[in-house]
Amino acid sequence: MYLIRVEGDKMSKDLDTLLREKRIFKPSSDVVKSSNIHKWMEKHEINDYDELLQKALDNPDWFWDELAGELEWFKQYKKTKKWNPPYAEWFLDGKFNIVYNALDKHAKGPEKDKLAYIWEGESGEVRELTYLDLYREVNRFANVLKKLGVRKGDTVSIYLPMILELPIAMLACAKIGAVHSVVFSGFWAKAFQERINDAKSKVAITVDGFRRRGKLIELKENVDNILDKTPTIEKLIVVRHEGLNINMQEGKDIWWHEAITEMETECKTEEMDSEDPLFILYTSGTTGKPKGVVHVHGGYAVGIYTTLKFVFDLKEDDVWWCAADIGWVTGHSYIVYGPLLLGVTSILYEGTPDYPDPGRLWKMIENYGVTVFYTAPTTIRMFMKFGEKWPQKYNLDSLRLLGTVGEPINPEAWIWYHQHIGGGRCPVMDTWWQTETGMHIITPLPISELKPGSAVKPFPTVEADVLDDAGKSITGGGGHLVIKSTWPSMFRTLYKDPERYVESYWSRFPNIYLSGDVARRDDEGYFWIQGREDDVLNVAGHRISTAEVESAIVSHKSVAEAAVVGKPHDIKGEEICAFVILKEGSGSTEDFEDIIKYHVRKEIGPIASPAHVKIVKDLPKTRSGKIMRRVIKAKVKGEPVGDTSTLANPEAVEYL
Ligand code: 6R9
Repeated sequence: MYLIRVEGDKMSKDLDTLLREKRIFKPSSDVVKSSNIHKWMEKHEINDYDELLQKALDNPDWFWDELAGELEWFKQYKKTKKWNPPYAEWFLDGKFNIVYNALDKHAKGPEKDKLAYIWEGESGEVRELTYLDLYREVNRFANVLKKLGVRKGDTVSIYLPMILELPIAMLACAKIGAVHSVVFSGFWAKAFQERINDAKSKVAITVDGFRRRGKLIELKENVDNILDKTPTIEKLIVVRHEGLNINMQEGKDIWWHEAITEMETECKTEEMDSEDPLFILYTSGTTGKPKGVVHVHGGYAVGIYTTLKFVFDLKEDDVWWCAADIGWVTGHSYIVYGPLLLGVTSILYEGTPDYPDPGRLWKMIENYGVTVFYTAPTTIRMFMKFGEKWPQKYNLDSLRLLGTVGEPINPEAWIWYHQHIGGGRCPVMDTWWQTETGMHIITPLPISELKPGSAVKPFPTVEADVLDDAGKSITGGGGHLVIKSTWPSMFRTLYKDPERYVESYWSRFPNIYLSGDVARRDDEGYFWIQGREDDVLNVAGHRISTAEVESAIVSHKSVAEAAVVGKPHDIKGEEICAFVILKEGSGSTEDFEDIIKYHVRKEIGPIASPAHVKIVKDLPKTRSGKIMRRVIKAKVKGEPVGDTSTLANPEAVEYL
């Protein structure tokens, strides 16, 4: 059982306190006692959460040494870290390869016949790989890469949908010391072109085609259109997934299945330096050229291993499903590397969550007995819109823990998730982190008391803070969310752009990491993320966060999702425009404008009440489910919407 403590009114009503939710969810003693973190604390004679956080802050190297010791090093590192802000090095002089720990170790151990991945295609087709199978596939493909001349330090560009060849390709690169650069398959081929050229890859990997909502996307054909603008590419490896009859260019294009046939199922795992690069992942950034975030073998491995073990509490028998795309950092850390480091079984799903109907995810949870499930608030809000009748059709009793990532989760969506998916018994881990951080940074643990809408507290050893413009630490009001310490899976630089690394992240407050998010910390030390700094509204001199207003709107029983942006106003500075998606079956949308305005007035106050409300069918979102307020804002201001190549649903722009 999961206990609920309610203090006072459901919510305070004044502007500054909307997100000080008063509902508190306490984990049951079963959840606490069986958790990995609790057992670890017992071993180290730590009595409670506060003591854990304090002890870790006082002695971060002790904490990380303990966990790094659970992984295998070819050569033991000499020093835990060197922190010369803004430059960090971890596990210095160690020899290590993340793939040895993710794969080789398991393929040689008793868990070799355990399933590493259960893959399900959108059409319902299933493919399973044990740890040994995966090891062999990775080795064969690594041998292909070597044969094509890929060497340690070279960058391989990968443009694949959610099929097993994607983790196989990534692991094969890492195994031989090459650096992978995965480009999300939903992006336009132009994004692939730019990233190939940035990294000067000789080898690229793609697929003949794949389906989304039944619709065929002919990726290879799109790639053909950009290949004459990628001069460094010598070979393009093509996975046959849909069996399309495509044009293969003699001498350049190679079928994956043909290339691997003659390859050995053994391949040497390169002994890397802890600080050698593992991958580049481009993060869109709101303006300008995408930033190539660089992660390394050693520290990255230790960071994601530890967070997955402690936050999502994964144990031997768990069936883990991180329902993100691998083209996003969430997939890199928590579909590919993290779960393999822990040796658990993961689900990999190719398709759309509501295809062919809104029961798809719940049906898969029932079929595979998923125990821990991780998704984005946008997905939860979408399912709220379809109604609880869909999850109710399936038996979700196997679930024991839930998670969210990507955006602030509105308290109402949190409650819905907890109740209708988690059956009221599964703690919800609202994990705040970024491509740059590599791992969870502000997050609950299964032993934490939870407040819906709060990402709770910094992970052990992480020193996060909220600063005002002058750099003073504040409690209560909104401010810059920063990190004052280093952590092992911190990005090391921006690819080929070391100046931008310093400028974008470490200059606003010298030697302090600026996340670019606005957050508030309450007097119990809980963090409430309020969105990106660029999105904060300024109405008549009041700074109002988009998350606050959106959460107030979503707390109306007929609302599924909302996005608010500011529109320039002569007197007020900005006025609030709200775009609202209603739940299915909410009836007439007449008068809704006034109903919403009144509702926000009542929940927060007149200052936050939108000047304009529009009911829409869809909102423009990135592929990782983040609402693209920049695009909405441009529409509202009547300006060109700019680059929409990273949008998942460009047609949504029209609905606005
Ligand atoms: C992992 C990931 C990072 C941005 C981040 C923030 C938002 C992520 C969140 C969250 C509130 C959470 N974000 N998790 N906001 N609560 N639990 O999403 O990486 O794609 O780099 O985005 O996402 O705004 O700054 P990335």
